[in-house]
Amino acid sequence: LYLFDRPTEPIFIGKGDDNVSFDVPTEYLIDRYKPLASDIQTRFPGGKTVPITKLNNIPDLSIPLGLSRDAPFSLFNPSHSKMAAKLIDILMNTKSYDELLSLSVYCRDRINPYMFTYALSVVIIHRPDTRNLRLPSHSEMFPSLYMDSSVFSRAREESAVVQAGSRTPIEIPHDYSANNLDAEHRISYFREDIGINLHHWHWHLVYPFDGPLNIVNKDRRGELFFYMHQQIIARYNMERLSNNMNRVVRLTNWNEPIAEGYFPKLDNILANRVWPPRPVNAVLTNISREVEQITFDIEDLVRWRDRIFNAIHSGFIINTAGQQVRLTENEGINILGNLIEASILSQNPNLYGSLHNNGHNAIAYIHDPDNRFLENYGVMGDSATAMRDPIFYRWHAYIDDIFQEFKSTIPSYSIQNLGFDSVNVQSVEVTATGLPRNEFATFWQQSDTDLSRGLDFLPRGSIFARFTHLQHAPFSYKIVVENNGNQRVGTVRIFLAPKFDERGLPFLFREQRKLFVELDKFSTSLKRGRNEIVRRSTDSSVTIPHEVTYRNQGSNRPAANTEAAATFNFCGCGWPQNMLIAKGSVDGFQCQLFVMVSNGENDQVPNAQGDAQVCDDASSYCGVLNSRYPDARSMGYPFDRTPRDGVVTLQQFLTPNMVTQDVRIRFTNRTVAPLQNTTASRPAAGATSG
Ligand code: CUO
Repeated sequence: LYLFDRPTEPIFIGKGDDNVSFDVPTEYLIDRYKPLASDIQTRFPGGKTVPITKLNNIPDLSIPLGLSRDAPFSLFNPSHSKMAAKLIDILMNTKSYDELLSLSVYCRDRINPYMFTYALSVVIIHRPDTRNLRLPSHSEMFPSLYMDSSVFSRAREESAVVQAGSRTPIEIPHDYSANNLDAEHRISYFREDIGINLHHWHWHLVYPFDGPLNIVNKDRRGELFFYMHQQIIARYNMERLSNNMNRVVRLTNWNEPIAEGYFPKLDNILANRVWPPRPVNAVLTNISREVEQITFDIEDLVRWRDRIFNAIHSGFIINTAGQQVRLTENEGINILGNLIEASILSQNPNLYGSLHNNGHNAIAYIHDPDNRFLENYGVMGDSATAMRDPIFYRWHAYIDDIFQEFKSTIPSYSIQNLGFDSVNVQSVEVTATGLPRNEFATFWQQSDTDLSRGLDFLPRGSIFARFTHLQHAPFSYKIVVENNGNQRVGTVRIFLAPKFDERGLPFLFREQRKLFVELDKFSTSLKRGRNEIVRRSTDSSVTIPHEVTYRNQGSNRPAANTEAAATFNFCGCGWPQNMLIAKGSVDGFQCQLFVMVSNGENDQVPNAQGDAQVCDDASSYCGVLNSRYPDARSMGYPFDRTPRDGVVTLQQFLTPNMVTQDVRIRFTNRTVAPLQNTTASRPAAGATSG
């Protein structure tokens, strides 16, 4: 894991605060450092040394070496993702842990650091012999992708001048990327939330669209691509409505100027550039970037879109062999997810292209479509940064609408599909200490994140950035269920949606169903008679714990406390706990909480428990690593389809095993100090300090 520390520093310099260095075979050093070979140990003394076995044969790395070390690396770029896929393949194929370590050390100073980190992360979470390692937080490895660039010069000054242990956290202003003259700025706290962006990076890390087939071809990945992004849009819309903004408008007209601009204020440390902004009213044009080998026309997007709609309305796609593949009720969404994204599982990339990925590219290169200004892609070109930009949501609302179009062609759920014999859900109630019943409380909170892992060529020792994010008071659900049958297993599904639309009118089910955000899903045993189920918000199947998102995640460093260590999530994919509930409003934003208990027997998935139980903390949006998706129902059930005939309101949709409760989200404009321990600085070690 030390391989992730200070990604651009040469490997033989001690890594980590405990100054671990690698005993790199001389042959592994890059030419420029070979002359230093004899004196490396004395130049960088102290700390531990990790022995590295020298491999007799280094596999052919020419493909991943095709990208220079200081070039920007984008997974949305097909040639880059091919290079990364090759590197993943090579590292996956090493025969032992020792061989993997040795080859990784060889690669580290040669391969583009961003590609290397990505590929090694994929490998670590997928190899049986490394699966249990906790990946360091991506925001610690590459802090410049996640926060205001002004923090770094201040961090440099602080770490050069002040001894580790006495350093003051560098505060990131709450409003740094724009002000309220930009209407979209009201919701920047959501778009620029570190935890949300980390989740998105991790999701795409766990579900790459290219790479070795056994890594890409995960259970229901196309469907999860649909569902996870659908939920992002639902959450974003809830957030917008609670800020008195209209729901996001789909990016349907690709010739019209794009009203939303975005100026990210991020550094790109690898390319030594700032991230390019997009001014208001930029217009999409054909992309012809020979360097990156990305060439396509807006007309291509139009053709792919039309063919996809054609397939949806015909009920089948045409695969590369020219055969019809039916878009069935259960499989259709998975096929379309892979085809629209497009992943390498797309059944006909020639015909259906790569609509979603090239939409990202068209927007990411809008400022320099033919590379005449030698500019890099904008934030839409990287899954770690894409969610910062308002256009991400317009694009994904558009993509989601295509999936919804498909969902409207399949049969609605009948009462039988929804019901659970003799099980009645009688009530649900939300309680939190010191709050009125059925009220959520939101406010601002500060948290610290350690930058030292990602700040190359600086004195050792922690240096924290302190930022402000949305938070809510932890709460519990109390659900009362009457079971008039024998003992059985039920799946509890909890969702939340806004109650009123932009005009203040109650939502009709047809629209509201797309706004339900999943809060939790768990299975429970129902005894005969009355059952009282209590569930804590922190146990949500959607989120990962706060300390996983915001604290040091490297296993080579001690966790801040043992409880945090015990609840540590190994993979980092998962919605951040602090963003479980939308901001709401000072008056108390009105929502409807929905609880359904479905028949666990029908929901069960054989072999859903993986061989190693890692990465199962946030299974609703992330699945379970090395295992099948743990719910047999269509993702988003019971809201993923248009309602049966005659259902106009949520009330009419309900069967006896469902209940709704009016709730409010009350926001208070106060800021809470960081949780204890987050600033517990670790002392610097080793002679490279100072
Ligand atoms: Cu996650 Cu478009 O798929 O960013």
